[in-house]
Amino acid sequence: MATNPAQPTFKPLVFSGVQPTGNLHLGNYLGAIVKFVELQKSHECIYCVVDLHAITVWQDPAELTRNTREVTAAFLACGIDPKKHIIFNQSQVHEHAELAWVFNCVARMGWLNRMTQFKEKAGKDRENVSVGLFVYPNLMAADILVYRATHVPVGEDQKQHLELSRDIAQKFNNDFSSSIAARGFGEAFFPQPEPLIQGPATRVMSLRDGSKKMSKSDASDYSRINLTDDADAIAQKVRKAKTDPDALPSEEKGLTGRPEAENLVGIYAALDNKTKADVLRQFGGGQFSTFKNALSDLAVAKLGPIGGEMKKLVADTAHIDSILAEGSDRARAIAGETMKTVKDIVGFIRA
Ligand code: AQP
Repeated sequence: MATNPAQPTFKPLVFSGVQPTGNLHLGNYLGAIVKFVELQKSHECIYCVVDLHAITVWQDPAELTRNTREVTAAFLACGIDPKKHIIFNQSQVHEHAELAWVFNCVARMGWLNRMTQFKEKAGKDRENVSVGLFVYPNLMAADILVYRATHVPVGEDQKQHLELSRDIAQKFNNDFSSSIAARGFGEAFFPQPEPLIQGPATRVMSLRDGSKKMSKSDASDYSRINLTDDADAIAQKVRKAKTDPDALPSEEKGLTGRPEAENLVGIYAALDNKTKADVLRQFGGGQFSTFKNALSDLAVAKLGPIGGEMKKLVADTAHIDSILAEGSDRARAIAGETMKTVKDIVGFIRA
């Protein structure tokens, strides 16, 4: 992992989050959760079910509760160890919202106006979406920086938000430089968190449209493979996935202008821990049907056990809730210390 020589004093710490908004899918898995699992071998990690983010768009309360447990179950089923690392839900640690308010006063309107995800999600209905949706990236910056986390594994779609988090950290450090230095933190209280966006599936596309991101909110269930899909559903979705009439190329440059083919090859590569070039060496020149059968078998082999384990875990709500409660206590201990110092830096009186 690359380190940033400009910030040698920050202890490496990984933070990331997933929204409990339903239908956890292959994009969330390959773009984020697989990386979470890998990073826990080498780093201290904090993984958050970001329920405060979820309500930037209205959520049915009972479903929000169910989805929060389901994301937690996915973390556990994929192999994240809640004893060695921290798994919790955001709303149990009020320091996220508190720091987000400070960042609302640090971030500039112009910065947020440039966020493409807000533009996409608000669309033509800009006047009617929640204020929370607009300031979502400030809360995301708070999520990361309240732990002074240094590394953030995310999918490609979160790159711009991560850049904003870095800008916010930088502006806070500049705005309060004397106060920060006076408290012995040198030039920077907050690190510049580094996005970790790597591998062949950082942006998994819809199975129905290679120009659209695979997403929880897509109306068509055929656009995504859900982590809880059974073997038949996975096989059917892969079989029906949009492709073009040509055979698979033998080299990566042959995927140019063929987004659906590129997407499926990227998915195969990520699931099998290979590069796209490896996959094309194996399947290049062959028919899509052969490749799709192999992809379907691979997806079932990898995701089947996870989906089965998730179903078992969500049935035991007391167990899931206790993991979230314990994780929240541990998260709060770190976040509380950060907020105390932030208050001192900003000049708030505290008891
Ligand atoms: N299609 C994707 N490919 C790769 N990574 C993805 N991620 C999401 N979609 C893809 C990554 O998954 C993590 C958790 O995402 P999230 O739940 O916080 O929010 P999201 O990006 O808004 O997810 P969706 O599924 O796209 O939801 P909707 O439909 O509400 O917009 C993040 O690291 C994200 O990058």
